[in-house]
Amino acid sequence: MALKGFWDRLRGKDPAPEPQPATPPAAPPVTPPPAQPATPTVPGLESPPAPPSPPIAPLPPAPGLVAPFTTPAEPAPAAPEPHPPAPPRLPPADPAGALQEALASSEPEPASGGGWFGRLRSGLARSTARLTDALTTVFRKRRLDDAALEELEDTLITADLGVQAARRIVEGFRRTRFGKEVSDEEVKAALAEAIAEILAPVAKPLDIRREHAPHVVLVVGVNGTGKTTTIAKLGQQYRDQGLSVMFAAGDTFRAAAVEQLQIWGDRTGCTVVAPAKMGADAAGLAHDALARARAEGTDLLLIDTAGRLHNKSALMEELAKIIRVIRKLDPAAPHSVLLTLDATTGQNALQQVKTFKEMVSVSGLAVTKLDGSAKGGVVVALAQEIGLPVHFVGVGEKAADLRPFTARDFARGLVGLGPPA
Ligand SMILES: Nc1nc2c(ncn2[C@@H]2O[C@H](COP(=O)(O)OP(=O)(O)O)[C@@H](O)[C@H]2O)c(=O)[nH]1
Ligand SMILES: [Mg+2]
Repeated sequence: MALKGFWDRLRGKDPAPEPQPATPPAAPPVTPPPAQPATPTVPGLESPPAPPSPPIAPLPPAPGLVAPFTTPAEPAPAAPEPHPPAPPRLPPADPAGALQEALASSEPEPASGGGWFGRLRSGLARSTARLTDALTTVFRKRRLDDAALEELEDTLITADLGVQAARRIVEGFRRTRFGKEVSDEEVKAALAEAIAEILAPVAKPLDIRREHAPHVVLVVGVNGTGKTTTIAKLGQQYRDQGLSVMFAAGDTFRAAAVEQLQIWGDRTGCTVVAPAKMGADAAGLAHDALARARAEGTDLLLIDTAGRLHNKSALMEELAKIIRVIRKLDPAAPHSVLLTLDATTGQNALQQVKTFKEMVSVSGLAVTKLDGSAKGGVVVALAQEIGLPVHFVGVGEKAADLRPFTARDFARGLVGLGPPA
């Protein structure tokens, strides 16, 4: 630890491990949030336009870039690839060269199989089946009458899109297609469009700004929703983009959570600030982490938190204290409050958002475990009823399975269509 800390500090002073820049931390990588990027750019290699405070490029939806590693579920710390004794500069888990090569050679995604869209689609397979099996039986070349529309509405509600979104979509169908004969394929295509329209306003990248140095992201959510793994995945991805990243293991009561983050820190080359002993004050830890991140010029600080919802007032107090304390160092922190939601909980996710919004000012969502769920439709309900930005979706346990949320990809994946043209 001490040695690693030393090297990390070293690195903090000279944060230019990538082969490229002769000028050190210089420039924030900038690409405008590509809603549906056709050709993935190589963020981090572009020279930024002039100031003011350009956002860090959202994580590129490029396929298979990230070194294959799987989530260490809770502890199981049977030493996953012991981190090599830290060299003077921590190598990114995925060497920059390999990353750039992969980026450069990334083709538009095939309709299925590998690649991000393929993963998204196979991750959503269960949700898709739930939605489309019903559609296929309802709409075999059939006139769109009241009964058909009612069945469509029921199908959408059953698929977790929520009553409001279901009504909105069905009303759209009524306006444009009532009395017409439609096939299930036409319904799917129209449905994908209607869903994309609902999702588009919330599909916003996490806007990380290097000038915050560090940009502080407080990650909150119920236990088991994926806070720690989301932090780890983001750490890996932003490291691969050339950012320096620090984790604060703020879930101080769960030894496993701290350990889990340390393992991930070792793997990804992200600095981990862990409590000296279990049960240590999370706010104090967050404060120390921020102080250190500032001193080291770290770009991004991700703060893990506890998610003991059964003791809501204690949790609320803890989160409020973390925020209060870090604001003593940086009145603008946390710059983002990311709430993780487990898609397998379906409609319950909506309630969780409401609960957490009472506690902290949630700025955006990461919806995880879409692969383990037939409830991917809940993302549509969240968009329609909550309206908070959805920054990321998780469709698996690998780092590459957490991806920026894009409306059309998701909508088409959900109804089982190929990637957007
Ligand atoms: N299948 C799948 N599992 C996930 C995903 N995200 C997280 N998990 C798993 O969910 C479990 C709980 O995640 P964790 O990060 O520990 O949750 P936390 O308690 O909120 O920190 C772990 O076993 C993760 O590997 C995902 O997108 N897909
Ligand atoms: Mg955790």
